[in-house]
Parts: sequence; C-alpha cells; structure tokens
Amino acid sequence: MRIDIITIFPDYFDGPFSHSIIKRAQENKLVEIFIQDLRPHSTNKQKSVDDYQFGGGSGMVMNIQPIDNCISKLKSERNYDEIIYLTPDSPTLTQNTCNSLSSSKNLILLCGHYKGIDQRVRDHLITKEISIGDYVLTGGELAAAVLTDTIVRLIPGVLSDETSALSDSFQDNLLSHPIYTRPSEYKGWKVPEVLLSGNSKLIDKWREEKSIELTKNIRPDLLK
Ligand code: 6GU
Repeated sequence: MRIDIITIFPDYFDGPFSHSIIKRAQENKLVEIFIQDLRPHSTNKQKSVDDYQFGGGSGMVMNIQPIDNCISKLKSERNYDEIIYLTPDSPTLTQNTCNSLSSSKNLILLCGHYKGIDQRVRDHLITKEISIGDYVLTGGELAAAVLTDTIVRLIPGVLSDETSALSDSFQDNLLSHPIYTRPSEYKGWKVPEVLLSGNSKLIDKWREEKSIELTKNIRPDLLK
C-alpha cells in the first residue's frame, strides 16, 4: 500500500510513523508513506495556501489551486482508491471503514486547516470525508496520523500475530475483556482465579462474559 499525506506541516509526521509497528511495516515494504508538502504547489509569489472567505466571516480558507495542483500530479502518476479529506464535519471513522480501507492500493489523505477548505475541493476532488470523533482538533494532521495507524496495522503481515487484529475491541462490536500478566498477586491485588486454572473452556467463557458486561456498562450503543 502507498499513502500520500498532503499537509502544510510536513515536519509534523516525523514522529508518528517512526516507531514500533508502523516503522517496521515501512521497513518491510508493506506500506510506503509519502508526506506531500502543500506549499510548493502554490503558484503565487508568496506561496500562500489560504485566503479570506467570500461573503465575509472570520478565519482563513484553504485555496483550491495548490490542492488541485498537488492531487493532479499524484493522480497523473498512479490510480488512487480514495482521496480522503479529514474534517470534523463528516461521518465518524469506524473499524468497518478501517477494515475496508486496509485493502486499498493507493490512498491520498488531505489534512485541513484554518477555518476549512474551499467547498469546490470537497465537491470535485475528494472521494471520501472522515472525522475521527465528536471533538475539534487544531488541524487534520493528527487525524491523518490516527487514520494511517488504524489502516496500516490491518495490512496482512504488519501485526506479528495474525489473530491479534481479529480479537481487537470493535471487530465484533464488543470491547476487549480485561487482561493480566505476572505476578498473579501484587500488593494483595489478585488476578481472577479462572485465568490461572488452565481450563481453556472456562477461560473463554469468562472472557466472553466480561466483554459483554464491559460493553453493556461502558458502550451500550455498540450492542444495538
Ligand atoms: Cl478529521 N479534523 C479536525 N480538525 N478535527 C477533528 C477531526 C478532524 N476529527 C475530529 N476532530
């Protein structure tokens, strides 16, 4: 898979993809992540990428020209499965969306900024819009990093234990059961007896019951 992230803050991504599983996925050529700096695509002298809103109102709006230029160049080089704009005023990301995006070959992620983006970008250049939750971030970069992480970990071969993505919270609309490791007792706090029993049938039953109980208490909306 190839992911191109279009941003006005290319340095932002020095951190998120340089560690642990996502770093190894790139080293193993399971994914290539390219950070595309938007500003050089601006054709004006100041290399500006935003302007005032028609009709008045506070906040700057990202121009269509540099974005169109950047997306057009990328599209001339390969076909993209989706061109995604990260913005809070759009459908919320779910594990289902992550699952289906994880079989893409090429993706573009566009990070929004300022007040927003010229609507014509959304109408004519973008194929999918995603929010990562009902709260507002200062920009789309963090959301793009979140989306990239959720997708990359689902690419076959990225997680060492193939089953571990399948047992994630949300894959079956249930939260994960509690997990423990040694010691079996710490400061008098004990690990549930059943997990030490060696009886895998009982353990599976306990885990399923705990998953359902936790989901009922914490995320009843998932059970509907
Ligand atoms: Cl995708 N962008 C911003 N700026 N804020 C968000 C978001 C995206 N998703 C949730 N909040």
